[in-house]
Amino acid sequence: MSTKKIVLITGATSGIGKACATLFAANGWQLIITGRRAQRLAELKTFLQKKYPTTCLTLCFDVQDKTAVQQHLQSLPKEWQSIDVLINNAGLALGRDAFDTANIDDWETMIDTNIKGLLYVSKAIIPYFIQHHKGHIINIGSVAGKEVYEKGNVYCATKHAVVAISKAQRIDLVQHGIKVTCINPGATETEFSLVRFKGDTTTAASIYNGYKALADVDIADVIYYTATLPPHVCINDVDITCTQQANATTFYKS
Ligand code: NDP
Ligand code: 8X3
Repeated sequence: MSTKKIVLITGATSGIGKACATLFAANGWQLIITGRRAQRLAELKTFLQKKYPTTCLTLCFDVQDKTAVQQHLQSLPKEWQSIDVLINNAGLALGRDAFDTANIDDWETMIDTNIKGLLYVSKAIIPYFIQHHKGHIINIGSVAGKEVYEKGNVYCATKHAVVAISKAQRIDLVQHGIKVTCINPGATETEFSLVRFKGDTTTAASIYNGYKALADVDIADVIYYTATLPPHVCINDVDITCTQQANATTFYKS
């Protein structure tokens, strides 16, 4: 299996991460898939290995937990260490509240997941990249990392941080031949809104009313494209919205 390419995808139990796992598996990549929901990881592994020419390693941990990240990723089995691509996808928004009324625990969870989790995972994987003289970090940012919208406060701040960290990684890691790409999707219909609105299915569904939002597979296609360019080509930053979304807040609804 060592001749096949290896991709590590955080947050592969749902949405964009799961769509990436499926697309990379369909193209014969070996997968390291992570998330907190063990059963979903196990089911995805079984499904993908049955359907596609792939082998999956599942790792169940919370990216907020620095020790767990280090324990799972710093001592990968030797045959899984030659990772080609890391997709830092695990992330979430919690709440859509004004700064004065927003919940501080929600803020901390977003900061701990979207910023600190991404940092912990990157720090654990970069030594493998340096050791093998190759590597590509693909960070999932957002339109919320390019603009700030009403009641987006800390979620927008975390995604601005992802954009900044991507630029910083590109500068500091260029000497090691490591590519860094930041992918910034607009509204994409996944479990994202269900999580943001804490299980309120009506409000979550209403976010996608009146326009054709992006699908998780649309983002996976772009990620796969950036991951399979020639070694000397690096796409640094990609903003992607559906055609009916012009920026973070402007939609043309039918
Ligand atoms: P989903 O809710 O469908 O998927 C989120 C994934 O992240 C799940 O697999 C979840 O796994 C994982 N995850 C969340 N928190 C943690 C954690 N603490 N530790 C480990 N894994 C975690 O949403 P999306 O697919 O839409 O989101 C993927 C990324 O895309 C996020 O970073 C999001 O901010 C970003 N994004 C989404 C947009 C959208 O409109 N959907 C637009 C722009 C960016 P589990 O629960 O099993 O741990
Ligand atoms: C997710 C898209 O518009 O909710 O990052 O910020 S949005």
